[in-house]
Amino acid sequence: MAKNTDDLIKRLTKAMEEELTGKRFLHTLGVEYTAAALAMKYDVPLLNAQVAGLLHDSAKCLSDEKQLKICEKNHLHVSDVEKRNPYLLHGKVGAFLAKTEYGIEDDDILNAITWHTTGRPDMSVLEKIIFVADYIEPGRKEAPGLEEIRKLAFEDLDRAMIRILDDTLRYLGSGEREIDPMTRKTYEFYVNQL
Ligand code: DGI
Ligand code: FE
Ligand code: FE
Repeated sequence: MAKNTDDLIKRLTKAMEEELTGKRFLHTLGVEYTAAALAMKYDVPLLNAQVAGLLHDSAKCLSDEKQLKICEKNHLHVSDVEKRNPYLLHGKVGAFLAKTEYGIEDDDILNAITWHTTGRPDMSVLEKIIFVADYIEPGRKEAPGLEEIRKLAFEDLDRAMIRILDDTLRYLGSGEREIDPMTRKTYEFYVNQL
């Protein structure tokens, strides 16, 4: 690996180790490596997948108050659903930190971080890779059908997206958790594409 690339990965890994809890850091490394493997399969630059994987949850360990404050201060839009469920903001705030704290300028990487929780219609391949890697990384606790989704991710990325969104919507519905309209929109977009 080129020295600059090596240094970037080292710097971001160290920053995440300091910023995140031990469990969240392990998850982050899992997403980094899983995203890299998917990038090999789907012809995306490995470094972009690694950087997006490393930083996708960079805001996850900040308090709700802190995340809302960062949004307010920097004029990042907060929807009503996000106001009621501030953990939905960690992608958007994570992308902001990636840019301002960690010097990441690539829009595809920043979008992959922004949309990793709800997805969005018409995602780039990197965006889908991060969304899927977040769900299937080795440390993710076993959900029904996870083994199958892990295989599917390397066979048909869009179908893996649909399975994950379907499971997430069911899970949220069963717990009476509020569904972000974007999660449903993403699901409908990919189902209608089949
Ligand atoms: O940050 P991670 O735990 O690694 O993963 P994530 O960013 O995908 O967040 C996972 C949680 O987000 C999971 O409990 C499901 C939830 N989630 C996904 N879509 C929605 C949602 N929660 C609500 N309330 N509404 C959604 O539409
Ligand atoms: Fe997340
Ligand atoms: Fe995550």
